[in-house]
Amino acid sequence: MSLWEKRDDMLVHERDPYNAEPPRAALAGRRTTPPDTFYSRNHGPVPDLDPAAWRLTVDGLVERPLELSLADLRERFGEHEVTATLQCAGNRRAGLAEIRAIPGEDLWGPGATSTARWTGVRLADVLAEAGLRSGAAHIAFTAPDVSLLAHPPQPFGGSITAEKAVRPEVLLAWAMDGRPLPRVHGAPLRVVVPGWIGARSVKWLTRVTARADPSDNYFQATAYRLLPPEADPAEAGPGGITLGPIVVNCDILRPDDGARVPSGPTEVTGYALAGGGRTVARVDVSVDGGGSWTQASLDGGDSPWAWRHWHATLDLPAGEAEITARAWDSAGAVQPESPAHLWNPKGYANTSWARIRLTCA
Ligand SMILES: Nc1nc2c(c(=O)[nH]1)N[C@H]1C(S)=C(S)[C@@H](COP(=O)(O)O)O[C@H]1N2
Ligand SMILES: [Mo]
Repeated sequence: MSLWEKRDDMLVHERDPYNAEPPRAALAGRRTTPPDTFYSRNHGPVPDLDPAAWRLTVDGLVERPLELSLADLRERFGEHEVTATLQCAGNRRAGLAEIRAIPGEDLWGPGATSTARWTGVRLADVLAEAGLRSGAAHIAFTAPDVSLLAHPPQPFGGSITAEKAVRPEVLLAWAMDGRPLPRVHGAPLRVVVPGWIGARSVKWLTRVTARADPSDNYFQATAYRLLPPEADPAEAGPGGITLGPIVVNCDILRPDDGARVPSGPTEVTGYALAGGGRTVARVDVSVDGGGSWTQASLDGGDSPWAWRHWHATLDLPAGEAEITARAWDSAGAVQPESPAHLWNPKGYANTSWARIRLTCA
């Protein structure tokens, strides 16, 4: 039996806690990622919550603290849908680990990125009912899954700015692709924070707290920070940058890395994701290590919060080939060439050029 109703060919980094990504080809060409293919990232045991007994507490710097059942959420707030890509900050960590080892972290490929149509209520509407008090600058999320990876062990949590929290794309979601959230993806309710690192889309949500400061949860205050190369990853030392909005990134999905393909015209496809509130402006593909570039065609674009698939036809000579790709966003930012300049002790945010190696016969 496959774990957590996932397809059999998932690349399982860890069984417990369950951490797995789909193979590249399974993401290719699909606007949304079926739930059995969607990557899953967990820091502790997957909770089994009784939806009837479950309640969401809204507290902290609010005028009216709330305690809401699922029925309350459905009845008292309007239902909304957003097609959004989630991407783990550890996506493509394997490329950073080639530069220098990253002990204790899973070596994710490009598959810690998946897209779904999420249904739920706007966090903004729930916060409006509670009434944010002045000074409420951050909205913190807490879940019941206790992670032994945290020091000290504690439930998973994190926060986003109040400015982001009241934007219409941020949902408290109970459904994924029109079906109730699978347990491993956060049933009965999760936050979906489009454009921000996956860690802020807290699953099995039980508490929303308005605060003056960011969450002091381990996964906000210590982990998920871009540390200086020489820093100790166990410490929230100086110079660490808290990760929030995603930075423009892309990868190649087809052909697979290491594949043997016929020489001649070859279709190359992949995804690109802009993050923040930005959009993907262009994707370039090269067969000569960036000496010259071919512009890829972008597909989709109907949801500003979803990835763009792209494709280009390249003429591959016989022999070994390396294909690289880079995306530009609407702010003019482009992916850097080398992971060497991006290396950080926790291995986050590898946005360097995508690269695959092929043998062309
Ligand atoms: N409660 C809880 N929420 C969580 C996590 C977790 O371990 N516990 N992992 C986070 C991380 S790091 C990511 S990338 C996304 C992954 O969501 P998924 O498993 O639905 O793909 O969930 C986030 N929400
Ligand atoms: Mo993540």
